[in-house]
Amino acid sequence: MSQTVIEHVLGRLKNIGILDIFGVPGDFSFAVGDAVVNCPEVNWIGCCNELNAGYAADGYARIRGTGAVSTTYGVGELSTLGAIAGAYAEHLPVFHLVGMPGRPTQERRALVHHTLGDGEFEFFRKMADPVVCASAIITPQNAAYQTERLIAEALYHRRPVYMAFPADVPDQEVLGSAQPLDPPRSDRTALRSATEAIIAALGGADTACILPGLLAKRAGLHEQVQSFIDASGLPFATMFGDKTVVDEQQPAYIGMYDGRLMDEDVRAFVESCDQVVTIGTLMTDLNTGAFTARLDPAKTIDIGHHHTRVGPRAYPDVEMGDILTGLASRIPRRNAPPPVKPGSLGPAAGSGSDPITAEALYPRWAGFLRPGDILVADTGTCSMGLGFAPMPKGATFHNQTLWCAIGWATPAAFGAAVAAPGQRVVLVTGEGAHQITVQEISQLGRRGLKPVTFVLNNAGYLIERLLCKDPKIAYNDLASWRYSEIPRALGCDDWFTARVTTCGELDEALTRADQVGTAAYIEVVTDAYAASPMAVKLHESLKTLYTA
Ligand SMILES: Cc1ncc(C[n+]2csc(CCOP(=O)(O)OP(=O)(O)O)c2C)c(N)n1
Repeated sequence: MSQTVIEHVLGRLKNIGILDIFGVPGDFSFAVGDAVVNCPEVNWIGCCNELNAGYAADGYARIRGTGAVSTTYGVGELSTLGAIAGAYAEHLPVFHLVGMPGRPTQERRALVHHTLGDGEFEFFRKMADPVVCASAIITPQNAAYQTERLIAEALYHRRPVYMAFPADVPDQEVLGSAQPLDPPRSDRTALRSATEAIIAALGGADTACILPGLLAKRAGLHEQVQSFIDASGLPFATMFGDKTVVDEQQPAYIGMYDGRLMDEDVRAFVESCDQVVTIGTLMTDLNTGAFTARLDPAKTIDIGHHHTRVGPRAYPDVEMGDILTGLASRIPRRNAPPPVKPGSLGPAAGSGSDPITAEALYPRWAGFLRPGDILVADTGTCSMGLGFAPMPKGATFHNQTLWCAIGWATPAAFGAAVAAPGQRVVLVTGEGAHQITVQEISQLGRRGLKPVTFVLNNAGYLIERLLCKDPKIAYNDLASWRYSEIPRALGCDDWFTARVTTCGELDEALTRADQVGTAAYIEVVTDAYAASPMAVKLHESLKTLYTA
């Protein structure tokens, strides 16, 4: 036999950068799991549950560009579905490999476990279809072709795909062959016209700036964005979800743009520009300061993955990479000094036995970050605070800014740590978020990974307290856990752990975490209402947040 179906698929996934597959096994997916474990070049990374495995694949894809998760039929795949939907919203090409009952079983409409007992076998694929950009049930005959189609779709849309393997299929010989599909090409005429139009629009603008966006990073085009920034001499600002698409430590960076919510100097400059170039941005509620951003479409140049718009004029079939490269080589350079200096979180307040207020906490966290760190922050008040921390050179900020599922960050940090074993991962999570997916801490310990974890314990769902009618309402209270004892219970015996309630204790724990050489896990206890500034501003902006 030349190659089995699953060997072929794993070989192709490896070619596009997937060296680790997260998952939970099951009998219908044994053949997939066996092949992964036996493949010398691809690692099986077991997870505590399928939701976590999906989030881990998402975290991995944020670092390496693509990721994969393997689950069993029905019970397993449905647990992953929320994570796959998150990957769809957040533009991450995650391959979901599902082991399903074998074809003879399906033909007999047998009442096998993990089915609904109605002889139907395609319901779960149909459930997955709205949250993936392509799906297929693999057979020996279609395997080569479908694998190429799914890879091409996932990379074109930067979204997840679903591949189901009936249990009798993975070990059969792959029948036939298929060539990898060419990446999309620009229409030469449209590309030339769009480039000319942008150069003309910028040439006629006294003031202009760039908003580099997440979709550029997702397409692996951050270097091309940087070349355009360098060549143009234009300043750039960043929206919340786009943080660290390009490095913040450079003169062209002017700070965070979050509509009327946060930095008034940045807002005033960006909105006064004669032209604003957005490169793969999404105008979501949290990116636009609860829809308080005001960008005039007539003065906006919008460069998307596969199209460009210059004011009212659309240029379809223009690839983002092509137009950025063209602009970098032709755009006249401006030499104006940056109009605004990026803000900072200010000096850290408090010392000794002082309680840990927001003014004490966020500047200390910002000061803890090192060049090259991977910061994974969960939805909640913590990410809203850290989103405005200046990031050291090469450090990256990761958050689910659109999907906003609490619990994402803990397993996503695991995925990121597997993807980048040479970099320090800093996980920051609220305790409510952590309670959802806490088990994955054990997988970090199991693999000897050394993240620094901060659990913000503010006695409840603080961001919800700030957004709902009655902050004290019962549904925002949580069971109180002894967080700092969790690593030990989860087998992370050599981790440095601490529970800090004062500024002095926090300072000591930060120093230890930085120097200890093992993983660290620090529970930070604050008042129930110690909220980061953006969280407070959202509380004050309920009207625009919910009436867009
Ligand atoms: C999966 C999921 N369930 C519910 C929510 C609604 N939600 C948004 S933020 C939040 C509370 C977060 O609390 P915590 O993690 O403790 O952080 P805090 O805001 O208290 O700092 C909840 C329940 C959500 N976003 N995702």
